[in-house]
Amino acid sequence: MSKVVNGKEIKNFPWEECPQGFDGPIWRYSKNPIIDRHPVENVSRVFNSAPVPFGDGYIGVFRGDNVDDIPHLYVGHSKDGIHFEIEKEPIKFVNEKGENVETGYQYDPRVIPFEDYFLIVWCDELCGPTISIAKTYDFKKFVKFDNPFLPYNRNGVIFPRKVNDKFLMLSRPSDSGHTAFGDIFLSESKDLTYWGRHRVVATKGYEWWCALKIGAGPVPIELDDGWLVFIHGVNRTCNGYVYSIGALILEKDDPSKLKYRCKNFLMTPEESYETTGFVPNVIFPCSALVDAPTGRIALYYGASDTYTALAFTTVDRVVEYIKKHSR
Ligand code: BMA
Repeated sequence: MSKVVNGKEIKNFPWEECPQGFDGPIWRYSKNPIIDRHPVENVSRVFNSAPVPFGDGYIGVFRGDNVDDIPHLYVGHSKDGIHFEIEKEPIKFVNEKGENVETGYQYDPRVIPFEDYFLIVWCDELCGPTISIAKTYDFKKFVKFDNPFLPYNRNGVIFPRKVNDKFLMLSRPSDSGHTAFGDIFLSESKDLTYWGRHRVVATKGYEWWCALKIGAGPVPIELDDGWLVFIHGVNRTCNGYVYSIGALILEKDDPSKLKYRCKNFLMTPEESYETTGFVPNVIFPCSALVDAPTGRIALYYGASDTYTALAFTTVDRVVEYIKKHSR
Protein backbone atom coordinates (compact mmCIF):
# COMPACT_ATOMS: atom_id res chain seq x y z
CA MET A 1 0.00 0.00 0.00
CA SER A 2 1.29 3.48 -0.82
CA LYS A 3 1.29 6.13 1.90
CA VAL A 4 0.81 9.85 1.49
CA VAL A 5 3.87 11.72 2.73
CA ASN A 6 4.16 15.42 3.53
CA GLY A 7 0.37 15.55 3.46
CA LYS A 8 -1.95 17.00 6.08
CA GLU A 9 -5.17 16.07 7.74
CA ILE A 10 -7.91 18.18 6.16
CA LYS A 11 -10.85 18.91 8.45
CA ASN A 12 -14.34 18.94 6.92
CA PHE A 13 -13.05 17.09 3.85
CA PRO A 14 -15.55 16.97 0.94
CA TRP A 15 -16.50 13.31 0.72
CA GLU A 16 -19.13 10.80 -0.33
CA GLU A 17 -18.72 7.03 0.01
CA CYS A 18 -18.37 4.88 -3.09
CA PRO A 19 -21.80 3.76 -4.37
CA GLN A 20 -22.48 0.09 -3.63
CA GLY A 21 -21.49 -2.23 -6.43
CA PHE A 22 -19.37 0.39 -8.23
CA ASP A 23 -15.99 -1.08 -9.10
CA GLY A 24 -14.26 1.68 -11.10
CA PRO A 25 -11.22 3.56 -9.82
CA ILE A 26 -13.05 6.91 -9.29
CA TRP A 27 -16.68 7.71 -8.51
CA ARG A 28 -18.61 10.91 -9.12
CA TYR A 29 -20.30 13.08 -6.52
CA SER A 30 -24.02 12.31 -6.68
CA LYS A 31 -24.97 16.01 -6.61
CA ASN A 32 -22.75 17.10 -9.50
CA PRO A 33 -22.23 19.62 -10.88
CA ILE A 34 -21.15 21.68 -7.88
CA ILE A 35 -21.02 24.93 -9.87
CA ASP A 36 -23.77 25.52 -12.41
CA ARG A 37 -23.93 28.04 -15.27
CA HIS A 38 -23.94 31.80 -14.47
CA PRO A 39 -22.63 31.54 -10.89
CA VAL A 40 -21.93 35.27 -10.73
CA GLU A 41 -22.67 38.38 -12.75
CA ASN A 42 -20.77 38.60 -16.03
CA VAL A 43 -19.60 34.96 -15.87
CA SER A 44 -21.36 32.39 -18.00
CA ARG A 45 -19.37 29.27 -17.03
CA VAL A 46 -16.92 28.23 -14.30
CA PHE A 47 -14.85 25.08 -14.93
CA ASN A 48 -11.22 23.74 -14.96
CA SER A 49 -10.65 25.26 -11.51
CA ALA A 50 -8.49 24.70 -8.45
CA PRO A 51 -9.81 24.77 -4.85
CA VAL A 52 -7.44 24.25 -1.89
CA PRO A 53 -7.91 24.13 1.90
CA PHE A 54 -7.48 27.57 3.49
CA GLY A 55 -8.06 28.63 7.10
CA ASP A 56 -10.94 26.53 8.40
CA GLY A 57 -12.53 26.19 4.95
CA TYR A 58 -11.58 26.31 1.30
CA ILE A 59 -10.51 28.87 -1.23
CA GLY A 60 -9.66 28.49 -4.88
CA VAL A 61 -8.77 30.06 -8.17
CA PHE A 62 -11.53 29.50 -10.68
CA ARG A 63 -11.67 29.84 -14.44
CA GLY A 64 -14.64 32.02 -15.29
CA ASP A 65 -15.52 32.46 -18.94
CA ASN A 66 -17.20 35.84 -19.21
CA VAL A 67 -20.33 36.71 -21.16
CA ASP A 68 -18.03 37.64 -24.06
CA ASP A 69 -16.47 34.10 -23.85
CA ILE A 70 -13.08 35.40 -22.66
CA PRO A 71 -11.69 33.48 -19.65
CA HIS A 72 -10.39 35.22 -16.53
CA LEU A 73 -9.42 33.97 -13.07
CA TYR A 74 -11.60 34.48 -10.00
CA VAL A 75 -11.16 33.74 -6.32
CA GLY A 76 -13.89 31.53 -4.81
CA HIS A 77 -14.67 30.73 -1.16
CA SER A 78 -16.29 27.75 0.52
CA LYS A 79 -16.85 26.32 3.99
CA ASP A 80 -17.23 22.70 2.89
CA GLY A 81 -15.31 22.40 -0.40
CA ILE A 82 -18.58 21.81 -2.23
CA HIS A 83 -20.58 25.05 -2.19
CA PHE A 84 -18.47 27.88 -3.58
CA GLU A 85 -19.09 31.59 -3.78
CA ILE A 86 -17.21 33.21 -6.63
CA GLU A 87 -15.98 36.79 -6.21
CA LYS A 88 -17.51 39.34 -8.57
CA GLU A 89 -14.26 40.83 -9.87
CA PRO A 90 -11.49 38.82 -11.55
CA ILE A 91 -8.04 38.64 -9.97
CA LYS A 92 -5.84 41.64 -10.71
CA PHE A 93 -2.18 40.66 -10.89
CA VAL A 94 0.72 42.97 -10.03
CA ASN A 95 4.42 42.67 -10.85
CA GLU A 96 7.22 42.70 -8.29
CA LYS A 97 7.14 46.53 -8.30
CA GLY A 98 3.44 46.48 -7.45
CA GLU A 99 2.33 47.71 -10.89
CA ASN A 100 -0.77 46.24 -12.51
CA VAL A 101 -0.08 43.67 -15.22
CA GLU A 102 -2.87 42.74 -17.57
CA THR A 103 -3.15 40.17 -20.32
CA GLY A 104 -6.01 39.38 -22.68
CA TYR A 105 -7.05 36.07 -21.13
CA GLN A 106 -6.18 33.65 -18.34
CA TYR A 107 -7.36 30.05 -17.97
CA ASP A 108 -6.96 26.58 -16.42
CA PRO A 109 -5.37 27.55 -13.06
CA ARG A 110 -3.58 25.20 -10.69
CA VAL A 111 -2.98 26.28 -7.07
CA ILE A 112 0.05 24.86 -5.27
CA PRO A 113 0.28 25.15 -1.47
CA PHE A 114 4.02 25.75 -0.98
CA GLU A 115 5.63 26.36 2.44
CA ASP A 116 3.77 29.41 3.82
CA TYR A 117 2.49 30.71 0.46
CA PHE A 118 0.59 29.55 -2.61
CA LEU A 119 1.75 29.46 -6.21
CA ILE A 120 -0.77 29.92 -9.00
CA VAL A 121 0.08 28.55 -12.43
CA TRP A 122 -2.18 29.17 -15.40
CA CYS A 123 -2.35 29.54 -19.15
CA ASP A 124 -1.80 33.20 -19.99
CA GLU A 125 -1.45 35.33 -23.10
CA LEU A 126 2.00 36.19 -24.48
CA CYS A 127 1.60 36.35 -28.27
CA GLY A 128 -0.39 33.15 -27.83
CA PRO A 129 -0.93 30.82 -24.89
CA THR A 130 1.86 30.20 -22.42
CA ILE A 131 2.42 29.59 -18.72
CA SER A 132 2.38 32.27 -16.03
CA ILE A 133 3.19 31.94 -12.35
CA ALA A 134 2.09 34.12 -9.44
CA LYS A 135 2.60 33.99 -5.68
CA THR A 136 0.07 34.84 -3.00
CA TYR A 137 -0.10 34.59 0.75
CA ASP A 138 -3.67 35.72 1.25
CA PHE A 139 -5.55 35.36 -2.09
CA LYS A 140 -5.86 39.15 -2.12
CA LYS A 141 -2.51 40.22 -3.54
CA PHE A 142 -1.13 38.13 -6.41
CA VAL A 143 2.44 38.92 -7.53
CA LYS A 144 3.22 37.68 -10.99
CA PHE A 145 6.67 36.47 -12.04
CA ASP A 146 8.13 38.11 -15.13
CA ASN A 147 7.19 35.85 -18.09
CA PRO A 148 8.87 32.61 -16.98
CA PHE A 149 7.95 30.65 -20.12
CA LEU A 150 8.05 31.23 -23.86
CA PRO A 151 4.91 30.59 -25.89
CA TYR A 152 3.40 28.18 -26.64
CA ASN A 153 2.80 26.08 -23.59
CA ARG A 154 -0.12 24.99 -21.39
CA ASN A 155 -1.04 22.79 -18.46
CA GLY A 156 1.75 23.84 -16.14
CA VAL A 157 1.80 22.59 -12.57
CA ILE A 158 4.54 22.94 -9.95
CA PHE A 159 5.43 20.21 -7.43
CA PRO A 160 4.43 21.04 -3.84
CA ARG A 161 8.03 21.02 -2.60
CA LYS A 162 11.51 21.39 -4.03
CA VAL A 163 13.11 18.15 -5.20
CA ASN A 164 16.93 18.09 -5.05
CA ASP A 165 16.75 21.78 -4.11
CA LYS A 166 14.87 22.82 -7.29
CA PHE A 167 11.31 23.83 -8.08
CA LEU A 168 9.88 21.37 -10.59
CA MET A 169 7.21 22.06 -13.18
CA LEU A 170 5.30 19.73 -15.47
CA SER A 171 4.10 21.40 -18.65
CA ARG A 172 2.94 20.68 -22.16
CA PRO A 173 4.66 22.63 -24.95
CA SER A 174 2.31 23.09 -27.89
CA ASP A 175 1.38 25.29 -30.80
CA SER A 176 -1.19 28.06 -30.71
CA GLY A 177 -4.18 25.89 -31.58
CA HIS A 178 -5.94 22.69 -30.60
CA THR A 179 -3.58 20.41 -32.47
CA ALA A 180 -0.91 17.89 -31.53
CA PHE A 181 2.32 18.63 -29.57
CA GLY A 182 0.84 16.69 -26.74
CA ASP A 183 3.69 15.46 -24.51
CA ILE A 184 4.41 16.20 -20.85
CA PHE A 185 7.81 17.69 -19.94
CA LEU A 186 9.52 18.33 -16.61
CA SER A 187 11.56 21.53 -16.10
CA GLU A 188 13.65 22.77 -13.17
CA SER A 189 14.18 26.19 -11.66
CA LYS A 190 16.04 27.70 -8.71
CA ASP A 191 13.94 30.85 -8.55
CA LEU A 192 10.64 30.23 -10.44
CA THR A 193 11.70 32.66 -13.21
CA TYR A 194 14.44 30.81 -15.08
CA TRP A 195 13.50 27.27 -16.15
CA GLY A 196 15.63 24.65 -17.87
CA ARG A 197 16.99 21.10 -17.91
CA HIS A 198 13.80 20.05 -19.71
CA ARG A 199 13.04 16.32 -19.81
CA VAL A 200 10.29 14.35 -21.51
CA VAL A 201 8.20 12.58 -18.88
CA ALA A 202 5.36 11.01 -20.83
CA THR A 203 4.29 11.09 -24.43
CA LYS A 204 0.86 11.08 -25.99
CA GLY A 205 -0.53 8.24 -27.98
CA TYR A 206 0.29 5.32 -25.73
CA GLU A 207 -3.39 4.38 -25.82
CA TRP A 208 -6.36 5.40 -27.95
CA TRP A 209 -7.98 7.53 -25.24
CA CYS A 210 -4.90 9.80 -25.22
CA ALA A 211 -3.95 9.48 -28.88
CA LEU A 212 -3.82 13.22 -29.58
CA LYS A 213 -2.36 14.77 -26.42
CA ILE A 214 -1.89 14.47 -22.69
CA GLY A 215 -1.41 17.17 -20.05
CA ALA A 216 -0.71 17.25 -16.34
CA GLY A 217 -3.66 18.06 -14.13
CA PRO A 218 -3.64 18.73 -10.37
CA VAL A 219 -0.60 19.22 -8.13
CA PRO A 220 1.30 15.90 -7.92
CA ILE A 221 0.53 13.93 -4.76
CA GLU A 222 3.62 12.71 -2.89
CA LEU A 223 3.53 9.06 -1.88
CA ASP A 224 6.23 7.09 -0.09
CA ASP A 225 7.02 5.30 -3.36
CA GLY A 226 6.44 7.94 -6.05
CA TRP A 227 4.43 10.94 -7.25
CA LEU A 228 0.83 10.36 -8.26
CA VAL A 229 -0.11 12.63 -11.18
CA PHE A 230 -3.63 12.85 -12.58
CA ILE A 231 -3.62 13.87 -16.23
CA HIS A 232 -6.08 14.55 -19.01
CA GLY A 233 -5.80 12.63 -22.27
CA VAL A 234 -7.43 13.53 -25.57
CA ASN A 235 -8.76 11.20 -28.22
CA ARG A 236 -9.75 12.39 -31.69
CA THR A 237 -13.01 10.94 -32.98
CA CYS A 238 -14.89 11.51 -36.23
CA ASN A 239 -17.14 13.81 -34.22
CA GLY A 240 -14.61 15.84 -32.24
CA TYR A 241 -12.21 15.52 -29.33
CA VAL A 242 -12.91 13.52 -26.16
CA TYR A 243 -11.09 14.50 -22.93
CA SER A 244 -10.71 11.76 -20.28
CA ILE A 245 -8.88 11.57 -16.96
CA GLY A 246 -5.86 9.27 -16.56
CA ALA A 247 -2.86 8.90 -14.26
CA LEU A 248 0.90 8.43 -14.06
CA ILE A 249 3.20 7.56 -11.18
CA LEU A 250 6.64 9.21 -11.33
CA GLU A 251 9.82 8.28 -9.51
CA LYS A 252 10.14 9.92 -6.16
CA ASP A 253 13.70 11.28 -6.35
CA ASP A 254 13.71 11.89 -10.09
CA PRO A 255 10.16 12.65 -11.28
CA SER A 256 11.36 12.88 -14.90
CA LYS A 257 11.25 9.07 -14.77
CA LEU A 258 7.97 7.32 -15.31
CA LYS A 259 7.22 4.34 -13.03
CA TYR A 260 3.66 3.51 -14.07
CA ARG A 261 1.39 4.73 -16.83
CA CYS A 262 -2.18 3.57 -16.57
CA LYS A 263 -3.29 2.11 -19.87
CA ASN A 264 -6.97 2.71 -19.13
CA PHE A 265 -8.57 6.06 -18.48
CA LEU A 266 -9.75 6.44 -14.90
CA MET A 267 -12.87 8.31 -15.98
CA THR A 268 -14.33 9.36 -19.35
CA PRO A 269 -17.30 11.64 -20.12
CA GLU A 270 -20.51 9.73 -19.41
CA GLU A 271 -22.88 11.91 -17.38
CA SER A 272 -25.05 14.46 -19.20
CA TYR A 273 -23.16 17.43 -17.66
CA GLU A 274 -19.96 15.96 -19.15
CA THR A 275 -21.30 15.04 -22.57
CA THR A 276 -23.44 18.14 -23.15
CA GLY A 277 -22.33 21.73 -22.74
CA PHE A 278 -20.23 24.42 -24.35
CA VAL A 279 -17.66 21.82 -25.45
CA PRO A 280 -19.20 18.33 -25.20
CA ASN A 281 -17.28 15.27 -23.97
CA VAL A 282 -14.67 17.05 -21.86
CA ILE A 283 -13.60 16.22 -18.32
CA PHE A 284 -10.54 18.18 -17.21
CA PRO A 285 -9.04 17.87 -13.68
CA CYS A 286 -7.19 20.84 -12.10
CA SER A 287 -7.18 20.06 -8.36
CA ALA A 288 -6.91 16.95 -6.18
CA LEU A 289 -7.13 17.30 -2.41
CA VAL A 290 -5.83 14.47 -0.30
CA ASP A 291 -6.56 13.84 3.34
CA ALA A 292 -3.28 12.26 4.48
CA PRO A 293 -4.48 10.06 7.38
CA THR A 294 -7.38 8.45 5.44
CA GLY A 295 -5.90 8.67 1.93
CA ARG A 296 -9.19 10.12 0.66
CA ILE A 297 -8.92 12.10 -2.57
CA ALA A 298 -11.39 14.75 -3.80
CA LEU A 299 -10.82 15.47 -7.48
CA TYR A 300 -12.22 18.70 -8.94
CA TYR A 301 -12.75 18.73 -12.69
CA GLY A 302 -14.28 20.87 -15.38
CA ALA A 303 -17.16 19.22 -17.22
CA SER A 304 -17.90 20.09 -20.88
CA ASP A 305 -16.18 23.49 -20.44
CA THR A 306 -19.37 24.53 -18.63
CA TYR A 307 -19.56 23.15 -15.08
CA THR A 308 -17.34 22.37 -12.11
CA ALA A 309 -17.74 18.81 -10.83
CA LEU A 310 -16.30 16.63 -8.10
CA ALA A 311 -15.23 12.98 -7.95
CA PHE A 312 -13.72 10.81 -5.23
CA THR A 313 -11.30 7.96 -4.75
CA THR A 314 -8.68 6.85 -2.26
CA VAL A 315 -4.92 6.59 -2.63
CA ASP A 316 -5.06 2.80 -2.14
CA ARG A 317 -7.82 2.27 -4.66
CA VAL A 318 -6.43 4.44 -7.43
CA VAL A 319 -2.78 3.40 -7.00
CA GLU A 320 -3.74 -0.28 -7.02
CA TYR A 321 -5.76 0.28 -10.19
CA ILE A 322 -2.90 2.16 -11.90
CA LYS A 323 -0.35 -0.51 -11.00
CA LYS A 324 -2.64 -3.34 -12.07
CA HIS A 325 -3.38 -1.71 -15.42
CA SER A 326 0.02 -0.29 -16.17
CA ARG A 327 2.06 -0.88 -19.29
C1 BMA B 1 -8.02 22.68 -24.04
C2 BMA B 1 -8.03 23.80 -23.02
C3 BMA B 1 -9.04 23.51 -21.92
C4 BMA B 1 -10.37 23.03 -22.43
C5 BMA B 1 -10.18 21.97 -23.51
C6 BMA B 1 -11.47 21.50 -24.12
O1 BMA B 1 -7.19 22.98 -25.12
O2 BMA B 1 -8.34 24.99 -23.66
O3 BMA B 1 -9.24 24.68 -21.20
O4 BMA B 1 -11.12 22.50 -21.38
O5 BMA B 1 -9.32 22.44 -24.50
O6 BMA B 1 -12.13 22.54 -24.81
